[in-house]
Amino acid sequence: MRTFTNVQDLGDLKEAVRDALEIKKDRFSLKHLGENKTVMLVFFNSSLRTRLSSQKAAMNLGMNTIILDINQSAWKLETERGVVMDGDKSEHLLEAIPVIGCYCDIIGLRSFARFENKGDDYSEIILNQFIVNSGRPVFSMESAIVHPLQAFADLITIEEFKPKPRPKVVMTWAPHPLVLPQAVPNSFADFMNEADVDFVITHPEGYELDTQFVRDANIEYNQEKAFENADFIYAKNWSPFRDENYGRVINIDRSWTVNTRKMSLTNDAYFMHCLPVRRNMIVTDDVIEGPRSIVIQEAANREISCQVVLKRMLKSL
Ligand code: AN0
Ligand code: CP
Repeated sequence: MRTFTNVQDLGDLKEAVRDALEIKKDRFSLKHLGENKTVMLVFFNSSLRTRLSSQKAAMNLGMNTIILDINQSAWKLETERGVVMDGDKSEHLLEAIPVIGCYCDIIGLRSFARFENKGDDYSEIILNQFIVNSGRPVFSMESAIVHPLQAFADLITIEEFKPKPRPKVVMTWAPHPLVLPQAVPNSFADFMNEADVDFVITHPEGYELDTQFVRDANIEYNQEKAFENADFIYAKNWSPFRDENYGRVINIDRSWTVNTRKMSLTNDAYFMHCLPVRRNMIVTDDVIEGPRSIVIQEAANREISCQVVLKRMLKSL
């Protein structure tokens, strides 16, 4: 595996989930595979789970890890080609990337949507520069429009908890005060469309996601109707994808917050969220603390999804 940005990169998805569940039974069985190999985790944005789980997955495989927090400890980077660099940026990404590649064997990259230019975000310019110029296998740790390690961990979690062979999975938009990327819902839709699930997306008008990810998923604008018979409720905020409102918050309607009454409409559904979550905006305290909340198990599976990816990348070196 040379890149990990979408569900197709995993090949046979059922096989990938089997691989993950095998690793989970004994995560140290390949502890020599990564000997003398280094993964560089490059962060342009904050992280708790991705940082820790990727490092742990690498340790399980016997790898070394270097973490680079670009904005805290490196030179300020210019990302635009052709710019006269007479401002506060000391180095260009086009030199920084191949230099980073010199010191490692695999690269993980976190680089959120910047909401300056939708075309730049949706062409993944930073991630693609790493893929093209680093000379190393590259995996997204949430880039501008995808977060595949999260979606893969979500699928593993659904496989572990599903009460029937083809569960109903509902991804619901929920309110948040800030402009958040579409990466998590995009990748979740990407994976659910390939999984054996009945997949429904519910959101207010104006929050339609990119059709390249939504594909043939069912869209239901009535949240309560969408919740009926659901086996999993996957909550997430995202900002509008549509051109006219790209990079803006247009709705913080708390009638979309997931609460106990809405959960009672479901088939005793499990509650999922990628975290970090804002309580009583996205979900009430009682739901996230309740017995059907599996947010911690979901976070734990981030170690496993990353280990599958690192294992496959190590084997391709
Ligand atoms: C980020 C997002 O919504 O993409 C990261 C989620 C994993 N969330 C926030 O910035 C709060
Ligand atoms: N879910 C997730 O990616 O969390 P972090 O942003 O803390 O890494």
